[in-house]
Amino acid sequence: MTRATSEHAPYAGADALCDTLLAGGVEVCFANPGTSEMHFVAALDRQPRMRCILGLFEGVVTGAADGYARMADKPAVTLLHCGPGLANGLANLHNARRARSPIVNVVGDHAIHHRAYDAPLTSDVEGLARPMSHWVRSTASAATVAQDAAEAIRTARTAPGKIATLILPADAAWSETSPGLPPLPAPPPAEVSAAMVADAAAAIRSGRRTVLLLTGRALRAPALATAERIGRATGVRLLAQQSNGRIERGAGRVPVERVPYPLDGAIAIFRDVEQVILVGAAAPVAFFAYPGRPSSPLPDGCRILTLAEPEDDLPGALDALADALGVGSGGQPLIQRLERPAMIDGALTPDSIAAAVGALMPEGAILCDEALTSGRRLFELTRGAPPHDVLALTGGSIGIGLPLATGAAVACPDRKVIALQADGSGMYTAQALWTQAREGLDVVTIIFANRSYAILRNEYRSVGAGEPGRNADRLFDLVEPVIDWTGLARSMGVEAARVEDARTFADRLSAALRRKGPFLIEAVM
Ligand SMILES: Cc1ncc(C[n+]2csc(CCOP(=O)(O)OP(=O)(O)O)c2C)c(N)n1
Repeated sequence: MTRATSEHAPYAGADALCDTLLAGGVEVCFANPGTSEMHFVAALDRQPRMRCILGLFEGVVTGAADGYARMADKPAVTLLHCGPGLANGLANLHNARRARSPIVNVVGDHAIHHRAYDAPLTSDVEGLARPMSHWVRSTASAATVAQDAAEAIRTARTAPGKIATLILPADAAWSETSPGLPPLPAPPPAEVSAAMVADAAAAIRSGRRTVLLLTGRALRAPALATAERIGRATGVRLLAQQSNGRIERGAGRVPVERVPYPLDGAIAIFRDVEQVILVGAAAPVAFFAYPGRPSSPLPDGCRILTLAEPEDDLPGALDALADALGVGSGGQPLIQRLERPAMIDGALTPDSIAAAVGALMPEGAILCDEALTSGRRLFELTRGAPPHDVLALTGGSIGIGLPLATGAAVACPDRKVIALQADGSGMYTAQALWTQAREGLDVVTIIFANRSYAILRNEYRSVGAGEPGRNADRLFDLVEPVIDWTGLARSMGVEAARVEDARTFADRLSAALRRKGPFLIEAVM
């Protein structure tokens, strides 16, 4: 592990960090650095193998690292500046944590001797990091950087994927040390116990109406194929958790429905269900509490069993369950046929947009879904499209869609990324468009410009707050002034078009999908 160019500078803690990251397979650095990180930047500069990508806000940096991890199945490193830089990135680390994405954060901090002076950027970095990280360590000196970095990478790579935050004091980065360590192997995902498999098998054999609730690696095509065999042989119903980091779906794959977001929809889907078997999933809950409504959508008395915890080998657990049930591989699998939706002409609506996406999206597309109220039928209208992945908003913290698409496009340069983006949420991290332009990323962004926080209007009523009046309206409307998304995109180097009817939208989408590079369509509804 030696750096690519030998400058006169001595080998420093920052070089050991960079080399340890590369040796651990971490090859992309999403960054927004400051003064305390300059020596790490210098080490990155000496290491051309590390791809450095600037995000113009830390929420872009962390959201992009999440998108990258979901598609690359390995961590990127983020570079963040002190406590405030990390704090700016926390919301999307929350989403990444819920997606169970592997990420290594490097947060620069003051040199250790400088902390006593309480300079303006001094803060409790560990305290800020802890709630959104599975592992936090402030490295003590240049001599400990490599070991700490190797542990951070191992943690991040531990199933199902974890957030590891390494705090790097400036003097640990700039002081001389010896070259980094070889990677520490991450433990394989745990095998589920024979008892858990036997319990699940017995529950299924009981003949009670059962749902197998899936997430994580259980939503990749091979595991879904196993789940389908179990379902077909036993009558168990397959469902995906409400929001999932990644689902492999489309023509030729096993179709799986998701638990709906609206509580009534979730209650309806579980009506009559007597038992739910969790495969890496959490027991279903209402997204929020509503006065007089239940917190769980499950019927009274519904039993919850766990076949596999999130850290377990989920495909292996499904294989073991299939074996325990004596489910063979014969018969005709229930596979999704290629079945594109018909286009819908006329006014531009969420459905006409989703139908056009389903009709036109290419094989291998990656859909990043932060469409919120405009995306309710998106899943249904893309079901029979060619094979693709869907990445969802996993932690309810809006502002991840554009960064997520950015990171996914870095991980998969040969695939088309389609960002389905509600306008209000898009404004949280619109700067991601600049990164897409600078890196030449192949992302088509569709802005659902309903010019409103539409979901909050519904929620206002659902929680029993009544009808919005003037002040509430002022908090839900995105008019006066209207946001000019095409101007915004162009100002950051992304070509864009505004459309107001379904046919023009389909034409624009089709053209955008045929070309390479970022393009934004502002769909005014
Ligand atoms: C970080 C964060 N801040 C605030 C919220 C509350 N919130 C939920 S949805 C929403 C507005 C969404 O509007 P938009 O993205 O335009 O989607 P629409 O409701 O119009 O479909 C807000 C502010 C949140 N979920 N996360």
